[in-house]
Amino acid sequence: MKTTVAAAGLLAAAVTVTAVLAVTTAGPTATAAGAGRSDVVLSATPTSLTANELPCLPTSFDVTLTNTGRQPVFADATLAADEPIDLSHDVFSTYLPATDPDQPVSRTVDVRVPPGTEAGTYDVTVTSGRQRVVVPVTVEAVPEPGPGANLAFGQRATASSTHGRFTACGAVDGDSDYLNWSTKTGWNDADSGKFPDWLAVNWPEPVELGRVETVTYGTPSRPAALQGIKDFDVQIHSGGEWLTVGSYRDNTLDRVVTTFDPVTTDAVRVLVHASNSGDYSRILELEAYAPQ
Ligand SMILES: [Ca+2]
Repeated sequence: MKTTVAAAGLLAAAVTVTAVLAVTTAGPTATAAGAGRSDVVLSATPTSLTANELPCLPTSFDVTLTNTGRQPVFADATLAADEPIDLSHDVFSTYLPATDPDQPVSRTVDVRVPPGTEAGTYDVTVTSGRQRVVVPVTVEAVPEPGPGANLAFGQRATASSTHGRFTACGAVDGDSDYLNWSTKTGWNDADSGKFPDWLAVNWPEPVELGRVETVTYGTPSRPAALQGIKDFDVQIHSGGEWLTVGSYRDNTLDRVVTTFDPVTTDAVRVLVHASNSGDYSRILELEAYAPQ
């Protein structure tokens, strides 16, 4: 899989170079006339990262290319990481207009830490022309959840479908604030008007649960009664089957608390049969807690 991604990256880089030759006589990092150095400035922010292997909490940084010259150019940044760190992008290619003031163009790159990665510092190296920026990534152990902690936080989340730039991981990012919905801190399914939909959280090792809290989307002006999930079941994975521990119909609450007898499980899911808006299933956060 990684080979395929790398090959695609190389292809993208090759295509960009071809485009550069067709559009302008400048190289992929244009040089000031006779100066022999690039007008394109490479930067990365933040300059260092800490990360852990929680699958739904990828750490990210921004790669920025800025054209400080007087001619528009295409430019590339290539990215590489020390094994086993995985990056969402191997290459960032962009058109850079010549503007005053300069107009930086950025790409967000996710840094993923595979399970079993030893604690330590791993370098991510970004190169553009002769410029090179190294972003050290310090990998830390996953913190032990404290008493009363939301055990779903950062764990693997999957869904029947996801709409646009929303992700299932947005529902386990620890943010249940409706004000942040537009920043994708929630799950919105992709099949308008089609049900059921589902959102699930999986743990690599079984956990003991006694409570699940489901936060659906609503605002003061358009509450959950208008755009939240309406009919749904909260289910626990048990003995190879989904055991329903809470069943709700005509829901109008934005936060639904489901308590049940303690159960050891490796997954929980919300199965949605209808939404109040009739189109999409929207969940801001799915939380799971140990028995009290
Ligand atoms: Ca969220």
